Amino acid sequence: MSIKLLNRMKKPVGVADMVLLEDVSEDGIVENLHDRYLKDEIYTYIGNVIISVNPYKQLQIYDREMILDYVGRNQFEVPPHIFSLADQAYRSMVDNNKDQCVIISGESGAGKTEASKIIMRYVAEITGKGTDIDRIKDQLLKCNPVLEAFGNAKTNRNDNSSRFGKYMDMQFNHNGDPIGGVITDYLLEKSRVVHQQEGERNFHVFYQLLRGADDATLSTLHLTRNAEDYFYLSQSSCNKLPTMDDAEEFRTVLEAFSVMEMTDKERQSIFSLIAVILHLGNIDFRGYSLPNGTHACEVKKSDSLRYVAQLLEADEADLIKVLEVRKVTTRREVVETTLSEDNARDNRDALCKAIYARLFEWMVKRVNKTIAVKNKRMKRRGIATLDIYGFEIFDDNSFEQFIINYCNEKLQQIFIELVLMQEQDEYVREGIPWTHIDYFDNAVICELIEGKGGIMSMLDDTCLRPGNQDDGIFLESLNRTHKIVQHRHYESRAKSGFYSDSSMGREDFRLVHYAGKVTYNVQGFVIKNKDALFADLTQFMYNSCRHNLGKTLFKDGQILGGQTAGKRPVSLSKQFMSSVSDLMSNLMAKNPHYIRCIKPNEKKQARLVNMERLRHQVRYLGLLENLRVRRAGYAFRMDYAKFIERYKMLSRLTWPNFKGSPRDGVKYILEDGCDLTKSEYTFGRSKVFLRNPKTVLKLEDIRRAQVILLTTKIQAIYKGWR
Ligand code: AD9
Ligand code: MG
Repeated sequence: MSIKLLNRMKKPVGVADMVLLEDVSEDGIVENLHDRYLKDEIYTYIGNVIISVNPYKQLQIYDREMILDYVGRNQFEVPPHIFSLADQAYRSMVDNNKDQCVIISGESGAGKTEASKIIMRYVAEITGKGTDIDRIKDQLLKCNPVLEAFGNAKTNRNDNSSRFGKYMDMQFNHNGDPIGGVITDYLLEKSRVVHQQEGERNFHVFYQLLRGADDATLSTLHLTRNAEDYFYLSQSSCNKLPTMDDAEEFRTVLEAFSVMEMTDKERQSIFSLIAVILHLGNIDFRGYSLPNGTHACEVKKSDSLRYVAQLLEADEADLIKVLEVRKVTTRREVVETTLSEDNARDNRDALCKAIYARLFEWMVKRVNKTIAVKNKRMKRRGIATLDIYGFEIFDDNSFEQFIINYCNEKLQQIFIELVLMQEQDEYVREGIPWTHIDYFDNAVICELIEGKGGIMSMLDDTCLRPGNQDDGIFLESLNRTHKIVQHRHYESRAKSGFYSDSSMGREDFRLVHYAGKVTYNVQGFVIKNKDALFADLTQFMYNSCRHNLGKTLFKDGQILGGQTAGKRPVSLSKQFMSSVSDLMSNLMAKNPHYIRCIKPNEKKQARLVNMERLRHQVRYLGLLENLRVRRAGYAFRMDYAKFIERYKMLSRLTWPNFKGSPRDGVKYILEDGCDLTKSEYTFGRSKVFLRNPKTVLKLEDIRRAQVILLTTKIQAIYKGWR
């Protein structure tokens, strides 16, 4: 064990595993986390769940020396750390031949993405070496900066906020060495491409390209170095970050592209699409009225227009047409309508969002191609990490927050189910009676959102209505069905989940999520849910452009027999529900591990705790319930062999001579060494269970005293020798 770790262990702060807390209350948890945090102990356990509080500074606890301190060590022997969880997940995969998953949750900026990277680094360090293995590790680690460049952005909550959900499955061979991986992404926040709130940025890659690409590349793309020259980068008074060197990050991305064996052509295609988006954003329109009173517009002639046409390898006339006029092809005829100035801008924005979102999807596939396990028949096991956007409550909450919060609600549900299930299983497996414990079940709110006649299906119904499909109709049907329930069970979160009161606006509805009440504004729900891209835009990208990657991304624009090839798009909520449902079954089939991340303050500052915020997160992460469940019955358990290993010095027996079973050994230690009464412990099939956390503290105290005694004796002997 390293000196650094020994020094840390000499000065324990608070309680490392809150199962041993004397004060089992919200206050007890909050105080313990707070005290530990101020002493740089950012990790704390509740049993095998890790609570991690973002330190907002670099701690010296992640180096190779520290990694080696955790290899093969029991959680109890060393201070809490993600390394310990990663080690357990890895050992459990190798020893029990079972797939593992690490579910990381917490709000924006709480440290989820960092935690997932720490796990990957740990696994990369402790697994084998060799040319092939090293190459795979390099690929697995390097795909992160690429996905972050395209999928992360500076928000007001986090300078490197993931704007997509990521599920990454690292895969291993029978020796436990990495052989590849698969990434699944969830719902990129594509609206950011065309608009950012004050103080936020667009996706990192835009700035990285402008600041990091060489002059020749920029000149081919007709780009300048100045982000302010582009409408899509200049609406939010923020384009540079003190914490991020865009040029340097760009070099990292290029390096990763090399590791991914990306061809020059692929790179050029990617960058030219990024440039197309920037130039498209600079195209503007002039509106006018036609003699019959309808609105129309024309594109203002500019270099941007020329550049877009050139980069997409399209005729300028075709580009102008698709930007100015909406063309709808029906079975019988082609109908053209003019666009107002505002509609034309929306249309341009829709095209940019689609290009970017599809480019992102392509990039994930491209990364997957690089990291895919090459030998398809090889038997493999995996450790998956889920790093998905945290629960969001803003002043204005829209469809995106609704979707994100639904996903968090599902994750909370499986957290409850699995933590309880695991606990229950363990008692059954060990042959010990299980005492039921009450916990807040969020099944009602999940059902309200995804169930039959629930919010998602009402939204879909509204979208499918012929004729009028506006947000008001959606809200009306919501209120009609669910408000009645509300009145019957006023404010009863367990019974309804749908809540309304007079303080709400006319376009609002409110849900009582496990993490708090959230008021959603229905504006935009219908259109966002339809997520339809007008066929003339996809057709333009496929048929009028010769840009290879552009065509690949818009294959649905191909015209077959007079009709666009693309099928009727499935609504976004349906797509999301189905991918969340797949994700849930996937997670349920694996052995789960949990990291619950907490954000200590809103200022992104080290050593600063906002107690109210801390308490709020403790509450909605359900930590108290988690703790109660964990303590129901027996607060502590340990394998017989491990128990003997740790506490054998507590008895007078000389262990190598002990002839009984490990269970007899434990019994002997407890009765002979510690004077415990029978009611304080019980024996399971493979583990000993201790009822009271104080018993463990007592064992630890006796052990510590013994260690000190032993050390003093040894030192005295040494002194005598000298
Ligand atoms: V979001 O939902 O994607 O917006 P995350 O992923 O929860 O969010 P992230 O991991 O990106 O948050 O952490 C935010 C910032 O906190 C990082 O950029 C670091 O500056 C800081 N952080 C988080 N964890 C650690 C850590 N273990 N050590 C040092 C950290 N800094
Ligand atoms: Mg993140």
